[in-house]
Amino acid sequence: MNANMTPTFDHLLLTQPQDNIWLITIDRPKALNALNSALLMSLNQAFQWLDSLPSTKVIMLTGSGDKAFVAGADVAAMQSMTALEARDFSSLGMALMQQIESCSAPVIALVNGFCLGGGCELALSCDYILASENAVFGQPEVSLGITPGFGGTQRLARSIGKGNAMHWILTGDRISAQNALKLNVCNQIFSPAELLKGGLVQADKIARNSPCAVRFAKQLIHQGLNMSLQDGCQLETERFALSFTTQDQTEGMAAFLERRPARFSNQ
Ligand code: CO8
Repeated sequence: MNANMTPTFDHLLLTQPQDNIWLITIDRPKALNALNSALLMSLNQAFQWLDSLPSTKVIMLTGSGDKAFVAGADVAAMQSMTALEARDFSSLGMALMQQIESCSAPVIALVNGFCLGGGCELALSCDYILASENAVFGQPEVSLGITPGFGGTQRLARSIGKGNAMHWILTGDRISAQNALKLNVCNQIFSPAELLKGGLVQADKIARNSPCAVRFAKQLIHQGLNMSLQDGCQLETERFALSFTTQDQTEGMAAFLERRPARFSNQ
């Protein structure tokens, strides 16, 4: 396919607010962007496609409308699922979360409103989260008679610790953007009107750095979280050494010493 042609994906809008920076907008506003199987598959395909473009440096993910990022997995679709169908649905979501984590390009979630259940799990699988003042986080699954199923019990506990994850998941409480910020679930809060602009400023900073080094650093953080400190540090030593085989290292250090901006080639 011609790389200049953006394919279409059901319930998603793909736009390029700036060269090398993509915005995926989940566009199912009538259901507050709730995740059904079709949407999970579309997201998976969209992330795969964007990551296959060498020019992609940062991907941002948000929800359409001003009310919700994603209000959860689609309860209407789940209501009549058998256990086997629920297992397939969970596996589909899990595969998407892993796809996002293993994307070479960093992925920033721009959380603009309700970010509940599967939506919160989706945001947690992004590399980090920026939130609007009206963002509401939460894992209300236990109020529906189910557990989280897209990795919430695992990623939330790793992100905010056992006690806080227990509180979120066992009470199903709604958590404000301010409280999410205190727990480092989101890194920064913007007014709803400024969220995209705030995301773009950060995406632009990332995009100016060496794509090779950014990719290695993202991988190291994700892989290291599943390793002992010693193994993670050993992996960092290997990847650090590998970065000295790249043109980006040659260019980055030359540019610093020559007091000029670096022109990275992603090689
Ligand atoms: N699924 C399906 N439809 C939804 C969802 C959802 N999660 N959330 C909202 N909608 C729909 C509503 O049904 C409504 O549709 P309609 O207009 O046709 O009646 C429309 O969106 C607007 O919603 P509301 O009228 O309810 O809007 P309010 O502003 O009154 O309330 C809330 C907004 C608080 C977000 C409310 O909609 C709500 O509580 N939604 C459900 C939140 C929730 O429980 N999310 C967790 C779902 S479970 C989950 O995510 C599990 C993930 C793991 C799955 C594992 C698979 C096995």
